[in-house]
Amino acid sequence: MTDPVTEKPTGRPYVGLLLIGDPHLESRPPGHRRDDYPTVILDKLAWALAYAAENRLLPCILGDLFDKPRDNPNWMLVRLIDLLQGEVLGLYGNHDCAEPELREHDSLSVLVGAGRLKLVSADSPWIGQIGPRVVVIGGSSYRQPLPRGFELPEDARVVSQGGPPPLVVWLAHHDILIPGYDDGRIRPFAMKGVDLVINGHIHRRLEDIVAGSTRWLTPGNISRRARSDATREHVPSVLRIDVLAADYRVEYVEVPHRPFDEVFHEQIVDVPQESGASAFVTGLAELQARRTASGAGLTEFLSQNVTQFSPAVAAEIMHLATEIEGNGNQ
Ligand SMILES: [Mn+2]
Repeated sequence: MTDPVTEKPTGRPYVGLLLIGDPHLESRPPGHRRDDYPTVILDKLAWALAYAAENRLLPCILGDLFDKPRDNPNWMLVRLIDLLQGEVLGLYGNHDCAEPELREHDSLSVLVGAGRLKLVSADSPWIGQIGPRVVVIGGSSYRQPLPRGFELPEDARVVSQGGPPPLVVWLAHHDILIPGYDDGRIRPFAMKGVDLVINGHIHRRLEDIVAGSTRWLTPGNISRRARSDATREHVPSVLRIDVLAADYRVEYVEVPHRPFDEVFHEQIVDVPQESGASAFVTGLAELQARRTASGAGLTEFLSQNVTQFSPAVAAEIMHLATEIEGNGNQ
């Protein structure tokens, strides 16, 4: 623990955890966002870390700290090294690594190598006292298998002797099948020896699922990336878990954020089919006036409207458009 003001270790014990979902930091605004996204999301992360420090919570990042695994600007890494003070646990997500596993070429490895982020796994869980209990935090980064069960490490057994049984938490970044998320592949199951599975990767908060003695939580991310109805309803929040003697308390804490209509360009209404090429040009001009950094909106607009041109012209327009298109969401 470090004091948020003096940045000196305080030695104050933790009372709980703070789970931070998929920040997706990047140097340009994604999709239809119209604000200064790089700064806005860094500030949200800073807010979450300050909240954790003030409330004596151990922060855990659920993967996808970065949107692009490499080519992140140096100023962003410097700011992160500055922000990630004290203990911060985490995973790597699909967006943090360019290859199936995290490599030294990926930006996240700089933070891990600098000792600013500790990756937890089945082999290297975090073990420590939180509130009245010993807590064990393991995890499966992207593509690492979710275990069917988890054997309590010897260290955890020893330190918890005579006290309440340890609380075992598992961090994940997987396609979990939760009602409301259609891309899920893994059905929540009773993970033997694990009390809580907390999954990143899914960008909106979904209902808890209880399977046997394991509770699966989906907090959703702190950044809104896609201009969708699901995002409109999602309230960017961090998940606070206070550890109690025989139980724990779950609470969502809203991260300060601007209204949906302020951070996204408004949806552009389709050009009526019969109005012809002049309306098409007017539509394009309108798109240009509120252009997005990623070219999002342009491709969508074009694919709905190019059919009025000859196939060769239409194909060329689409080809040019895809060269400037952005990518990625989950
Ligand atoms: Mn993600």
